[in-house]
Amino acid sequence: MSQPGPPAEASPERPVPVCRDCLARGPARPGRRCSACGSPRLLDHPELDALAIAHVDCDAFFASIEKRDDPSLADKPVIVGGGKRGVVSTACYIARTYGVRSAMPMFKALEACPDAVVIKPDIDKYAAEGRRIRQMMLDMTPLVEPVSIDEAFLDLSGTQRLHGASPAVTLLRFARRVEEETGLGVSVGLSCNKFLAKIASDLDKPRGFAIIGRAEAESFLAGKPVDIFPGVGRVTQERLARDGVRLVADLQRFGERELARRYGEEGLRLARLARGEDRRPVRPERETKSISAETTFDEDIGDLERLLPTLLRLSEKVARRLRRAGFAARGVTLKLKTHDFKTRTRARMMPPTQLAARLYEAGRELLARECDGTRFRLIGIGASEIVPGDDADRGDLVDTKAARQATRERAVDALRDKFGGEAVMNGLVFSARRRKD
Ligand code: TTP
Ligand code: MG
Repeated sequence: MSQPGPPAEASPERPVPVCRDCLARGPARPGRRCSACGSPRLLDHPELDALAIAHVDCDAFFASIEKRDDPSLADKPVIVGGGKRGVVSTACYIARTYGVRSAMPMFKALEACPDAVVIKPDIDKYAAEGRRIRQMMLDMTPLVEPVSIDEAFLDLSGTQRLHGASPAVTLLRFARRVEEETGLGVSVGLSCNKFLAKIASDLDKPRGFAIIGRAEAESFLAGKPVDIFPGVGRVTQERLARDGVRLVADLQRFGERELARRYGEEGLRLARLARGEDRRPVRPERETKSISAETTFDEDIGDLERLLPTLLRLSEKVARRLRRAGFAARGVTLKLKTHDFKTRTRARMMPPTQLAARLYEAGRELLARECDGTRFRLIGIGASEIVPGDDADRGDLVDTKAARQATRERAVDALRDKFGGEAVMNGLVFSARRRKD
C-alpha cells in the first residue's frame, strides 16, 4: 500500500514519489517530505506508474455538501438523515468520532452525539453534485462505471499520452480539481483491478489516496475476513465458516482445485479473488435502449415474498409499455438498490416477450438469488435487448400457454385503456396479493 510505504529514495526500478499537495515529482527530502513544498503527503509506491484501475468515492458525501453550503457547520458534528425513514443517511467525520454511522436509527445517533446538527436530505442537490464530479471523471477517461451516487470505477489505461502523466498523477490532479471546484473531498483507490481498487479507496479516507500493487495483493488480503469479497454476504459467510474458512488466508491455503471441488463456479471465483485477481472490466455507462420501471420503498425490504408483489406490478407496467410501443424484449434486467445505496443489476436473456408473466418469472429468478438477508430500498425491472414485437410469444408445441397468455394480457390492456389502470386486477396480481395477505 502507499502508506506507510518503503523508503522514498528513487532507484532505477522504483518510480520517483509524487507530492499529493503540490503534485511535484522528485526524490523525497529526508523525513520523507516533498522536496518542493515540504509536505509529508507523498505518494510513493513501486507500482505507482504501472496501475490504471481506480475506484473513487466521495467523503461523507451528503454531509460534506451540507457543510460546504453552510460554513457555520464546519466544526460541528453534522448528521444527514431523518425524514420518513428515521435513520442516518450519513454523518460527517466529526460526528463519526462519536460513533454515529450510516443506517443507525436517528434516536440512537442523537444519544451518541446529542450536539449534532441534523439536516434533512436533499437528494436532488446531492445527485447534481454527483453528476458534476462524474463529468470531471469523464474528462480523464471515457471508461467510467458509476456504482452509486458518489462512487465510480475508472479505467485509465492508455491515458498517459493524453494527460502527459501516469494514471496516478492524473488522479491526484482530479482529486485536487474536485476539491477546488466543488469544495468536496474524494478518496481514490488505485490498483490493477476493480476488486482491489475498491478496497484501496477505503484505506485512507477521508481525502485518501491508497495504492494496492499487484505484488502485494495476496499478502495484503491474507489477513482479511472473507466478506471483503464482493457478493459474499451473510449466507455465504456462514457456509464458509462451517468449513473453517473465515479469513482470505484460509481460502489461499485450500487452493483453486479444492475450492472448485467444494463450491463449484463460486469456489473458482473465490480462489481468484483470494489471489487478488479480478477480470471484470470497467463498463462505461451507456445509453441503453430499455424500457424499465422502478420503485423506492418507504422502508427497506429484504424478504422475497414481500418484494414479489412489487416486482409483479412493475413487470406489468413494463410489459404494457412494450406492447404499446410494439416491441418485445430479449433480455430482462433486475435492478436493486441496497439499504446502503449500492446498486445491483442482474440480467438474463430469454425468447422475445411482451408478457408481464415472462418478465416477472425471469425477474423472480434473479431476485431470489439476491435475497440473502440484504435489505433493499429500491427495486426495478427493465426490458432490454429490444426487438420488434411481431414474433414475440407466438407459442410453439412446447409452450402453447404463451400465446393464450399474450391474448389475455392484450385484452387486459384494452380494458385498462378504456376504464383506467386499476379496473382489471389480473390473476397474477391477484394471487401475489393474496400471498402477501
Ligand atoms: P457512502 O460512500 O457509503 O458514505 P459517505 O460518502 O457518506 O462516507 P464515506 O466517506 O465513508 O464514503 O455513501 C454515499 C452517500 O450515500 C452518503 O453520503 C449518504 C448515502 N447513504 C445513505 O443514505 N444510507 C446509507 O446507509 C449509506 C451507507 C449511504
Ligand atoms: Mg462515500
